[in-house]
Formats: sequence, C-alpha cells, structure tokens
Amino acid sequence: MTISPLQKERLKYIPKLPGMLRNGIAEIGVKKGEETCSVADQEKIKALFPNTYGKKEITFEKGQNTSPAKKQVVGVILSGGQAPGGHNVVCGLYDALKAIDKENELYGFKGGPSGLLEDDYLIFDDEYIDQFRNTGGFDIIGSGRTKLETEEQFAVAAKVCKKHGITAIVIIGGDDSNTNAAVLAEYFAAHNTGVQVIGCPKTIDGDLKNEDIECSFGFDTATKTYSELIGNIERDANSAKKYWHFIKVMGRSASHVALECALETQPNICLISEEVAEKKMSLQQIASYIADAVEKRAAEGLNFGVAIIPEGVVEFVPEFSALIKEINELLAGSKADEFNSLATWEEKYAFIEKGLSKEAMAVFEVLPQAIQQQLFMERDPHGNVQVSLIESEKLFSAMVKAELDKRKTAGTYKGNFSALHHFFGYEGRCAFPSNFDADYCYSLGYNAAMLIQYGYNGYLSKISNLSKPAEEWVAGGMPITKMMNMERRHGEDKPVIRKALVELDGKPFKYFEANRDTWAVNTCYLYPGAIQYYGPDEVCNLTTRTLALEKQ
Ligand code: FBP
Repeated sequence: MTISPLQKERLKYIPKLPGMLRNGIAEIGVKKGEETCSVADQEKIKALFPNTYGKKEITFEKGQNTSPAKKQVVGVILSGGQAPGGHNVVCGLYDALKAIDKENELYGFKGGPSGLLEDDYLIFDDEYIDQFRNTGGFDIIGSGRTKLETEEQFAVAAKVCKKHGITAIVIIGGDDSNTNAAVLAEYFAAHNTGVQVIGCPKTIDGDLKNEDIECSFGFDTATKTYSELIGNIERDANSAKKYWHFIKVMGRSASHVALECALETQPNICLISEEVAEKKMSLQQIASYIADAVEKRAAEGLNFGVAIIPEGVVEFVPEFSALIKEINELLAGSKADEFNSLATWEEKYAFIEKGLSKEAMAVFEVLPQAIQQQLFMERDPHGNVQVSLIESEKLFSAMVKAELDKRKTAGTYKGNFSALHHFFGYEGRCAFPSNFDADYCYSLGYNAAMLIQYGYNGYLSKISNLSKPAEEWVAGGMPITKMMNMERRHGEDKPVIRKALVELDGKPFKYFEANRDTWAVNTCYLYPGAIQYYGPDEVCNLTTRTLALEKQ
C-alpha cells in the first residue's frame, strides 16, 4: 500500500506518556483519593448506580505495581463522530496490554457500539495496529452512533463478552457514550459478569469537560485545522478586500470550537451561542449586530471581513426554537402527508401561515425563502426539523444583507457587501493528530489498560495537568458517576454526564469579550498556519488557547 510521506514519518513518532507511566509496568502504583459523589442529584444517582457510585478517584504514581496478575481480553469501541487521535487511544491501550502480558488480547468491535451487539470484531496484532499509529480517522475499526442503553442490549453485550472471555470493554466516546458506559458498567456489576467498563473522553466539540476532564481529545487538532483555514481566508479577504466570509464551524451544541477558532484567528465577528441564549437575542438582533460591524468597516473603506458562526447557534435563539417547536407540531402525524401533497410553494406557504401562531409566523416571514423551505424539507425519521442541517451561515448573511439594504435606503450605509459561505466540520475531524492529541490519546489508552489491570469499573480514563509538558501530566481515573446529574431527556428524567457549554464568566470568553470590539472594526487577523508536527516546541507542542487561558 502506498502512503504519503507525512504518514510514513508519523508512523515512527513515539507518543509521550505522563512521567508516572514511563517507568515500566512493574513500577506503576496506585494512590487512592477521596470517595466521590455526583455533581448534583446525589441521592437519585446513588440509587440508580448502587454498585458503581461513590467510588474513589485514583492517581497512578511511581511505586510498586500491586495489581493481581490476570489475563486480560479487552474489547474496544469507537463511538460517535470522528475525532483526531482515536487511533492512538487504541494503540496506547494495545501497547500497555501487551507490556503487561504478551498473552493479553485486544478485540476491536467494528462500526461503533453495534459491533459489540452484532459480535462483529477483529483481533489486533502488531502488523495491523502499526499501520495506524499517529494517524487521523477512526477507520482502524470504524465508528457508529448506535446507543448502548437498553437492558436487552446490555444482556446481548454480556453474552458476547462471555463468549470471548472478555474481561473489560473500553468505550471511546462523548458525553452520551460515556453516560451509557456508566450504565453498562453498573449492569455488568449488578449481574456479576466480571466485565469492567472504562470510558475515554472524545469529541471535537470540546463539551465533555469538567473539573476532572480538562479537555476531550480531538478538540486540539480539529480547532487548529479550522483555524488554519480561517486564517488563510482572512489573508485572502485582506488581500482581495471585496468579500465578507461567513464561516460556520462544527460543534453540535456548545460553541467551544467557534470560540477557540476566534481566539486563534481574531476574526471581525464570532457568535457564541451561549451568549445569544443568555441575552435572549432574536435573529434580527444578531443580524443587526453583524451589520453594525460591516457598516463601521465600510466607513473606513474596508468592505470585507470574516464572521464565524457556531453550528448550533439557531437552537439558542429563543424565538427560533419556539418556531421549530410549532413546525414540528404543525406537521405531526398525518398532517405531514397533507402538507407534502400540496403542489406549489405558494399553497404550502398558505398552509404554514394558517397553522403557525402570529409570533412564530413573524419569525418565519423574515427568513430567506431557501431557509423557509429547508425547515419543511429536512426532517428526521420522527418528522422533526433537523436544525443541524440549517445553513445558518447563509441565513445570517442574507439577513445582514437585508438589513444593510435598509440602511442604504436610509443613507447610513454606503458600502458594498458581497458574501461568501463556508462550512468547516468534516475537514478537521480526521486530520493527523497534533503532537498534543497524539500524546494525549496514547496516554488515555495506555492509562485505560492500567485502570483495567487494577480492576476498576465505571471509570473514565483521566489525564490532567495538560497545559504543562507531557512529563508533568497526571494519570488516573475518575468514577463516571461523579460527572452525572439528572436531566430531562425525551420526556423522562435520566442520569447523564453534564454537557459543558461555554462559560460566559470563564477566562476564554472573557478574553474574547474584552477584545472583540477592536477585532470587529479593525483588521487584527492572526494567521496560525498549518499544524506543525516537527520543529521547535513553540510551534509544534502548543495547546489550545482555551486550555492555556483556563489554566492561567
Ligand atoms: P460527537 O459528539 O459524537 O463527537 O460528534 C460531534 C460532531 O462532529 C458535531 O460537531 C457534529 O454536529 C456532528 O458530530 C456531526 O455528526 P455526523 O458525523 O453524524 O454527521
């Protein structure tokens, strides 16, 4: 097989482990910390997790390895969206298992959690795994979004584990997948299966973080990749001086990705969904806010700019969420067929006008027609509007244009506004992991093997002190139940890991807030360039600005 020169070099890269895991397996001891309790709803979570709740947090340290000798047969699953570094989690896990005992085995369940249920797997060996070291993607075994959440699924999983003599399952996933890992761990413990479950924090969205987990893996590489592209666009904008670029960046719900890209590139505008919700901003208010910057720059002869739009922003606009709710009701059940049987958009529009409340219609009316039609076309299998597919970068640029047209008529705006649109998401999810993600992920996997060896169940592999060089990183484990609270999901109260949204009183947002007015009007672009894998520390071992600011 032909591989690129970079891939060839990256296969040789030796990921850095935390100092405490570098001493050889025989010298890794455990330091037990305090007993834990969940972040909220302690009594309810305790009742739901009687076997796995309240366990102690642990840290590994240089010392005597006291784990009992036991052959391990481990199964690993990649769950959800791709994130750079996933392959290294598997490599770290494999290397540690083999270092503990050459007879240990690692099964990879294919295509996500469904691989476990369907007993679809491969068994890793050196030759296979060596092709994937330090590479992006999840193609080593594939990923999927099947949720492991029902008793029936758990029973099937237990049966598959028994068949292969599996002693532990490692689930590499986001907040939902790790919530399910905790429920599976509880099931396995309650049914005395002897199978442990360990989670690893993955997602480019960066929303699986808390006082224990400093960041999820993949966020570093994905945001560096988007920032490179945004910086290149900024330089193009500043060269041609004729376009406003509206750039949507991934992040299903939280705006961590948008905020990090803004900190790295200093664009003219970056919306933060959490702030939009806090201030209860309407679509028109957002459009006016952007139009103000366009107008001010035009007054200086700067008819160009860059605006970053977080993928999930429209769901945070209260009036828009209310509109979506009404549309979902309007088309519930057989009413969808009635709507679909209407031949023309005019007839459909009349149907919508009749069905929506006055308030919802007022929001609907101001949307560009393409977006109006999208709201009625892109439905999920339950018939609901798929908000994530809405082209919000186009929505806002069209609304800004309409606002500027009004200002032109009023004589306050005299510039030219020409918009281009981009969506950066899939471009960054499978990039070669940065050195940070390569090291972090390898460490998470290696550490997961140590947690298994020491018999822990329902723990998240935890590597902290990440803003420091890898030598000073701290390896250990945290009971997943510690991160849980009760939330309303699909009409039911469920125990879940709390999703971390952007904190408006946190240092990264505060830094952005203090600078954004200057960035809006002046041209302060930063050009981060491509991820560097080789060279001086200052360019190839940088963490994210978010992490650096949080740890200041
Ligand atoms: P995870 O939460 O599973 O890591 O996925 C995050 C994400 O990349 C979001 O940023 C994006 O909205 C979504 O996945 C896209 O999902 P899909 O890959 O199914 O198109």
